[in-house]
Amino acid sequence: EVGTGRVVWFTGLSGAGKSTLASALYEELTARGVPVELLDGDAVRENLSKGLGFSRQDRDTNVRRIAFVAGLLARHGVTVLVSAISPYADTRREVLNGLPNPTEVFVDAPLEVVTQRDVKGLYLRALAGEIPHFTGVSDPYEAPETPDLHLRTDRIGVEEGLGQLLRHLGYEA
Ligand code: GGZ
Repeated sequence: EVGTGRVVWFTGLSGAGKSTLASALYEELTARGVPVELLDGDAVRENLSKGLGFSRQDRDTNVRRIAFVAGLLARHGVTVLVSAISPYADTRREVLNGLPNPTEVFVDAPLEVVTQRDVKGLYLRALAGEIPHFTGVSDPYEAPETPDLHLRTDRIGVEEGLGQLLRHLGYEA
């Protein structure tokens, strides 16, 4: 009998470092023999959520689909890492409450910082008005008030973030 897994949910702005941290944690847990799966907003939107846009309704649908799959996996002993902006606090709370052993990780960098990083050039386009409903620019991001873990990625690097994640989840960093 396999025990119940857990869900580690990374929320934050585009470019804050959710996927980077989730991937680093994925690699580390895999190396330790932990059964782990990664549900990344980007990949999910190309498959499970193909065709969905960025209205509140579509984002909520996306988040609920991710949570549904995460729950299925976690109930079979998998540690599921979710990386999605998931901007609406109510929806996040609702889906996290329905998941086994949830951990909410707020991947936090100020808008000025992610705008300056602008890895994919999306903020430049959003600020120019070319991407409507862009989170943090022309669409809301409701930060978690009491996340289980709050990582300021403008102040700490990936290694430090990974260390904090491992310790918080009860692993030796
Ligand atoms: C926010 C957008 C948008 C808009 C495209 N707003 O950094 P990325 O590029 O690779 O990740 C972002 C991704 C957001 O998808 P999520 O599934 O995480 O969002 S949500 O949880 O709100 O459903 C970004 C890109 O898609 N992208 N348009 N308008 N991000």
